Amino acid sequence: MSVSSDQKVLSAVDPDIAKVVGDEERRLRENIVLIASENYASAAVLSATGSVLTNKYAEGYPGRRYYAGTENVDVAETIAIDRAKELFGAEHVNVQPHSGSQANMAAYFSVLKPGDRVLGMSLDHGGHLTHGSPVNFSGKLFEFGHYGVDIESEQLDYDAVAKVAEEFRPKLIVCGYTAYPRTIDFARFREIADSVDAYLLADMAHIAGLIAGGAHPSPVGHAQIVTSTTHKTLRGPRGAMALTTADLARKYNSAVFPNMQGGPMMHSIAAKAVAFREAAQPEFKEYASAIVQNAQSLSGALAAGGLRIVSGGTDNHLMLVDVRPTGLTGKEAEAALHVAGIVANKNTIPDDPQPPMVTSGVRIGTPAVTSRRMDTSDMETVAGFILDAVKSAGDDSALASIKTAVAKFASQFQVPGLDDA
Ligand code: DSN
Repeated sequence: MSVSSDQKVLSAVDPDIAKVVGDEERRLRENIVLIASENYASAAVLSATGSVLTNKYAEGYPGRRYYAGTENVDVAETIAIDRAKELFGAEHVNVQPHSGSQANMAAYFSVLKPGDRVLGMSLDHGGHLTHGSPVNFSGKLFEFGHYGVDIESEQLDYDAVAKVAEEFRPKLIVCGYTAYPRTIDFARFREIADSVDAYLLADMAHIAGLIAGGAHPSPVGHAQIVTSTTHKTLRGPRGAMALTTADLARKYNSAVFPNMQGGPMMHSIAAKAVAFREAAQPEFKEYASAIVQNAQSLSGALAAGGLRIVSGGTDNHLMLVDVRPTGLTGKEAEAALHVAGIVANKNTIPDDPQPPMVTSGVRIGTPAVTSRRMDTSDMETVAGFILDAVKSAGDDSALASIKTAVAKFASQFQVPGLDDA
């Protein structure tokens, strides 16, 4: 069934939700989406996600289920596992975690006991909630210590991380971040982990697509456990997975089911398989490399326009923009951009003087605009819109004019999932 005939069915049964879907399609077409963790799934990924595979209970793993009738979903899960193994060169793959948080929870439970020590990047320097925030299960169940970026270079200082590890003696070290614009040296992290006899967990959620496409070094072979969402740079359905060494396969699998989750979402697992196939195509390498080129072009243009780029630039799909030169907070800049049809999120910058709900920065990423086939010259145009919008904060009529120009510009570009349906 095509996406449009699906929508006719939905409109007939539930016009309220059909309207929400239609409004969201228009938002995706007319806005410039710069949320670093968002992307546009293809029509094929959406089709598998919206398929009858959602109906099936399949607790367990292929060939060892607690329900009958799993002969078809077993095939889907086996294909997903095999494709992910091939794509990332992994010894073992689990495609069942419903989210990145759950993939990380299972990682902790596979090698730690409650109360064990873990070392991760602090949230305000680019770590994730599940890397030991006190308001998250991770910070409540385990004793977390934290490292940050060097405050001068705003980049990782591996010698400083090694020193913190030596003092803290964690059982697990977490690397991989949600707001770090630089290349991560996974080999160096493994050396640090080995020096204190700790496991290494790489949370590659943000950069999985760059890794699949060869635009960032891989943690596989360095970290014993690699977790990832599947919907960010990897451009798959909302969900997650983990890659582990063969010796941790059983422990990781049982940490997901029966320890933490029940029935896997088989429609989502099938859609992950589709995304892994798409990511194995030669065009995906071009896509991954274009994401980075676009990020570098955009950060260069924003810096030339007077904004400060944290760490001086980017090696990956995102940049952190210090908006203090405009006199705005991150919250105010996010709001002005949003009114102008540009969607990005406020974000703390290292040692941010503002609280997390205000911030001094905005995180900007290029995975979604690159999926729409915008190129480096389009990034100059996007930078112009951003600079105009932050300068026009508080002037609703100027922001409305920018929004009109943004919608005209954005509507020239295809929207994967809609225009490939
Ligand atoms: N919420 C995601 C992000 O925006 O980075 C991380 O889970």
